[in-house]
Amino acid sequence: MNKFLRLALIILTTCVHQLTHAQNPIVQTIYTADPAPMVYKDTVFLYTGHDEDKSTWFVMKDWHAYSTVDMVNWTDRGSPLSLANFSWAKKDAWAGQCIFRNGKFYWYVPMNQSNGQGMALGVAVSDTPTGPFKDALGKPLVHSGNGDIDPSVFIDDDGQAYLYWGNPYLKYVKLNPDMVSYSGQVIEVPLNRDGFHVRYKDADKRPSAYEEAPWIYKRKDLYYLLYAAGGVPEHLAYSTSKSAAGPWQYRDTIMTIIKKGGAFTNHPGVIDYNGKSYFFYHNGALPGGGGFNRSVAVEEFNYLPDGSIPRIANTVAGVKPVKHLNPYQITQAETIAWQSGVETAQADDIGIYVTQISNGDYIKIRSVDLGKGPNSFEARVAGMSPGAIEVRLDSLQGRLLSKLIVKPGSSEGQWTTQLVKIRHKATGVHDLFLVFKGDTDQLFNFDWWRFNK
Ligand code: FUB
Repeated sequence: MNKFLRLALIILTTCVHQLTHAQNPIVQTIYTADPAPMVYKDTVFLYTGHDEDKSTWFVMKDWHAYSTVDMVNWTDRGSPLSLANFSWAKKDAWAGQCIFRNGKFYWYVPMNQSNGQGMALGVAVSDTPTGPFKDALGKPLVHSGNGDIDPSVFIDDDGQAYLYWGNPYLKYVKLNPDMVSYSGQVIEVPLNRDGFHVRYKDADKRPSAYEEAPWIYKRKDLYYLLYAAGGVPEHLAYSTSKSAAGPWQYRDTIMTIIKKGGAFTNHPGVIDYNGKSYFFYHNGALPGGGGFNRSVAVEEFNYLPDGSIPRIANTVAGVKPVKHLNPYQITQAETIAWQSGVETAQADDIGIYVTQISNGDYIKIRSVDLGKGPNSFEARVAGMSPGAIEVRLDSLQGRLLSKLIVKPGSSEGQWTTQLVKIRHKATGVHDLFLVFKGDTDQLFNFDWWRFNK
């Protein structure tokens, strides 16, 4: 981000946070869009698109991944997939979805082809949820027309996988068990009034309210198809069916148009995790945000007894933690509930780390269980200029547990582990604020931290 945007972001996010204890948007280091959450073992992985700063169109070059085990502290897992992974793609790294099958992760994504034939769907494969991913085919998996965007993938109980996608049409294919090929025809879903309602404006322009961004899954015996519905600005709606192949029955709006801090598009994603249901979407709520600078957010919801999805409000407060963080294990610096001013970067030797740290920037980590209390605080840092990390409890001005003076390394970027004693004993569960101090910009880089007993 440029300097002006960074400054605006610092001032605004600090004000917003202090007033409201914001948890949404989930990511504040970059603009993210088109959420695709996936539960794998005990972790939620969130795959997103990435709006470039100051975009005036959907300028998107890569996809990003985040993970959490508590729904509030999200770890930046970098960009495991980009246009550069697809030799046949030129631009438009738009909305995708990743799924696990038979020991591998398959990430379906739309891109604009370099041969001038428009959008097509590709598939990347990896042995781990955070990559490295590689193009599974070296060519598109599907190219059926000019609206091949927004793939959503689902594996039914009988093992049959379905890939849905499209704008303005809605299509699907049955994927083969290898997940990188399909059998049978590309089927176009009838976009009629019963299945997908009518547009709230410009009803003559499209046959139904369906716009784009399908998200398909099954719960109990019911198949759900969520999507962005129109006109524009979009709201989020859903239809249900007794089969993954339809026919679909329109149900209702889930999230209305976000009037304040919204984007003119939206994109749903749903998971169940730890006995709770979560609804992901995007808005334009970060400073500098809007239709082409979007941010992913999440809300908790409860299905109604008949399986209906209720109206879900977009909130700044977001969701509650589902467990506490253990601070006696190494926590990556890029595990963040909320932050102001910092960015993340990636290096071959240490992976993702926090950078662009200036005076007054901070990272908040929520619901940290100090137990009977730590004796020391330890951090792996690479000092550039003299600086410090203040370790505070519960707020930016909260109780100062300790202050780690970060000594610059003998050469720039030299990583060292530095340790400081705890000045004021603290016990129990708290939010932790790591507040950065120093006289210059780019004080140090920050890899991880932990408390010692
Ligand atoms: O993010 C680019 C495009 O905007 C997506 O593919 C659509 O769903 C809309 O969100």
